[in-house]
Amino acid sequence: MKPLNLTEKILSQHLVGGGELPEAGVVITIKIDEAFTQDATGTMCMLQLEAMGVDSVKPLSVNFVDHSMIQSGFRNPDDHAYLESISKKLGIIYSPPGTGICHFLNIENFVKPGMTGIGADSHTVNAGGMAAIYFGAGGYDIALSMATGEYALPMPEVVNVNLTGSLQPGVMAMDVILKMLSIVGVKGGKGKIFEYTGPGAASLTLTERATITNMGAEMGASTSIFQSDENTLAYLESRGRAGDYQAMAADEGATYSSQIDIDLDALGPLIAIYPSPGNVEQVVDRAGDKINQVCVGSCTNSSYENIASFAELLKGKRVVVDTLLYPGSRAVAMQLANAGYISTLYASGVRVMENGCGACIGQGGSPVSGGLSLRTFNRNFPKRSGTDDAEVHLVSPLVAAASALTGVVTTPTSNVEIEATPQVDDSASFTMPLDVADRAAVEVVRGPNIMALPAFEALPETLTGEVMLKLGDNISTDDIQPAGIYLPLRSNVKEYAMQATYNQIDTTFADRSCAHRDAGGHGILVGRENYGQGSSREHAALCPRWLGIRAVVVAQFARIHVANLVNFGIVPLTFANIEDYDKVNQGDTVSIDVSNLEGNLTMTVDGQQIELVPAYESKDIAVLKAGGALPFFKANNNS
Ligand code: MIC
Ligand code: SF4
Repeated sequence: MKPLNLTEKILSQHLVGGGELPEAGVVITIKIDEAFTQDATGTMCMLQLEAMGVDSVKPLSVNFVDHSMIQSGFRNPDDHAYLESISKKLGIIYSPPGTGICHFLNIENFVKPGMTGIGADSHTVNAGGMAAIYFGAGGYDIALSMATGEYALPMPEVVNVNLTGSLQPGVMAMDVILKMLSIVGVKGGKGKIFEYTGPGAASLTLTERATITNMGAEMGASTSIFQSDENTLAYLESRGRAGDYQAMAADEGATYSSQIDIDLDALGPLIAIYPSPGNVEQVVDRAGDKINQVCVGSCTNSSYENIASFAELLKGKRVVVDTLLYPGSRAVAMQLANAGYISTLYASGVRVMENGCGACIGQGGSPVSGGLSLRTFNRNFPKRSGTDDAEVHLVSPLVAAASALTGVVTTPTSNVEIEATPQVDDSASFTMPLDVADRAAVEVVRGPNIMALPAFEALPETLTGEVMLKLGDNISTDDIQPAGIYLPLRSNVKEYAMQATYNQIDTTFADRSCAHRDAGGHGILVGRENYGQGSSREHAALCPRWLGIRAVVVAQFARIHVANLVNFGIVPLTFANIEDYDKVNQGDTVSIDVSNLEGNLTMTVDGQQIELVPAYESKDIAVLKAGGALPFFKANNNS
């Protein structure tokens, strides 16, 4: 039998119908062992699950609350109460606010080597550090997986990343993934799974591996994975889960589509310069730049090791800039407390914040106007911090610590020795599913923030309307549908669309689009490369659809966003010739014949014909015709 790499092994063990894996690009359906959401994507996902008529989920399922944590007003608590009660009703584990960040909790408690999973958040790929294959997806896709226990995706290419050497003093796992971003770029990972092997990979701890797989999302990768070994076992033992260990590795002689080599001995501290995680430079080249703030945490860098290393550098000294710290989970916070680090942090002047996403998604912690914030997070897109003219650079926790002490970008040089990880028991944090017999009696709590899902009509034969916005490269979902202060509107599509959609780029967009929609027009968006990069938030498709957008025409899409567009009945198309981008302008009236979605399509602008290539799969055609995934599901499953 052909030797298999680890990705092929796990995928073929989960392939529905069995058999051999097809070549890259062909759609496969896999069995899903776990599906989860977080609060900012979870309410829509649960509303869709309810609309599907599902009364019990199939795979292990979890609803985590970690994003919308600021309870200033009824909206976020309403969302939490809805999620808690619907979890009880459908057999889903509920993780209340304060327990920690979904991805961190997932590796601490649920992921085992060899598992497959999907989550309604782009950093679900974090689980790859545990030798598991996990994908980020939009809320509808999670709902479908919870209902069926399956997920369909195009078979990715598997790229080998061979790590040699070991991390040198002052260098952390964050620098490895920043190095990858400097090689691959923010869209170079599309359609790929990065499988990390070699002695350098073996030298990393489990949470270091998770830092690397986590931020693979910023390369647009489908996911990333490490093999499991004694370091995986050591981590599971520290969580009282040794029984969940299974050795998982590639076969001897396994092959890959290509290989990237990184020598960890030669790696120095790196920094991703605002406004993209892909603008990577050496920290030494930025040393001395004045900073106004430091933030430590996020699902990328909030482990015990990360924060203990940060605290070790601070011991006996005071930070000189506003410094905020968000532990990844309650267990991490307890470990830090038991090892004495919480008091080190307080004594150094650090603001110890709640376990959760916090400043990473603009829930507090915004920097001063015109300021520069150094963050150990994974994204530094414009305005994501909540301060429009502030800049954010991304660094490791050691660079963050060295810089917090000086007030300027500083290269850490010394090695830090941290206290051994204390064992803690946080097992009472989750609300476990009720017995099946008790679920029917649960009353689902729907406060005034929980609005009904909008209904969408089927696709007409021709789309005729205006180009509502003409955009450039690398439009992120933070540009399309900002989070931050708007997170409390995640369960209210109309308000979220009217207040936030594209408001950072054009404050007239929502009103113009509504008027155009109400006059019977079909809104079209035009863009270039890597459209929809970043998060998995389906609101970046759902809200534009509510505003009457029916097609998006660009040079290239990011993976998760294109699936979300299809799920909400927006036709995703690419220019056959990118020079045609110059022939279309904002405000142009265009028409696209969508009567036949097989093969290329034609867009007519000003009497000129522009050829467009579908960015959807052939399996998506019926969904688009029905006006979206939910109308399609209902038409095909309701007897
Ligand atoms: C993010 O980091 O952008 C988020 C917030 O976690 C998103 C999900 C969301 O918008 O709810 C993600 O990464 O998918
Ligand atoms: Fe939360 Fe930030 Fe991670 Fe998104 S990237 S899940 S907002 S910590």
